[in-house]
Amino acid sequence: MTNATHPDALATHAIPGRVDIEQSPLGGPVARLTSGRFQALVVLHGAQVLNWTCDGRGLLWLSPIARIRDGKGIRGGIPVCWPWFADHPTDPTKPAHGFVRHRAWSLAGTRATADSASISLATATTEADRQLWPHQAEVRVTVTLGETLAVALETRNTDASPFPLTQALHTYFRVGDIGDVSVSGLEGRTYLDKLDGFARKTQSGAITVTAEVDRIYLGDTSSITLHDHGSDRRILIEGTGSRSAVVWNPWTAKTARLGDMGSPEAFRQMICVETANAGDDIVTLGPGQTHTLGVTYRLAA
Ligand code: TA6
Repeated sequence: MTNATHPDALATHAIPGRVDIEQSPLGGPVARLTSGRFQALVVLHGAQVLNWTCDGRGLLWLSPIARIRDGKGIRGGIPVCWPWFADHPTDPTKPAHGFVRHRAWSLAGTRATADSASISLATATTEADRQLWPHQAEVRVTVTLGETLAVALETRNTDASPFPLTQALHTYFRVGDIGDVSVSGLEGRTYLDKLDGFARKTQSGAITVTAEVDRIYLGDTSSITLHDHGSDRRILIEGTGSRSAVVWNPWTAKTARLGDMGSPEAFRQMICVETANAGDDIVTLGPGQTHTLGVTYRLAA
């Protein structure tokens, strides 16, 4: 089946009650995945997961003023940062977090089993992209919803030479209040502190947030737990294909600068824990090679 972007073609991928294709209130097509108590919304724009719910309770944070606009990212959910993470390494005029989150991807496939529902979205670099990134690649995001939410970001080098790749699944988690949150699993890890000139520091104990935090943790970052003490729940975060993870909360000043968080205090209901290839963790992909950055989220009471 060809990759679909047109609504009629999208409809052919629907699996009623498991993968329903709808029109998102943010504008643009959205797939609603359903599996038991869980649902997930995935828009074609940026191949972005917008929400993940259990018994109707939202587990991801999405700005109340989020919109789908061509050439722009969506604030919240799981933005796909590719083919570079954060600022471009040499050209600050290029868009932060790359360019594939700013456009519609095509629907490559859907699948439902007794235990899960999944969707695959695809995009590829274009001639126009070469001014931003002088390489050729195909990219696929597969979202699988069951008792867990799994996201896989696969890159295939379709060029004749190797290229460097940094990337992230830039996940915004909803929390009761940032003051009642901690992140464990990164104790003792080295991190680059973006707020202190990327100084190398060591994490002591669990991470708590009482001001802006913007850190790239390095090394074994494959097993992280987000503790939302206020909501009495934990989210277990298992990464693959990754040796780095980012923890970010904008706090008050950056929230004001961003301007699309929805309210000055919005930062109190979110924290980003991002599974990445960032900082020292750069992937070099040879011609014809593929790399998959993956993450699985499990809700634990
Ligand atoms: O991952 C953290 C970060 O790099 C922060 O520095 C902040 O810029 C955040 O990403 C959001 O970036 P965006 O381009 O989506 O506003």
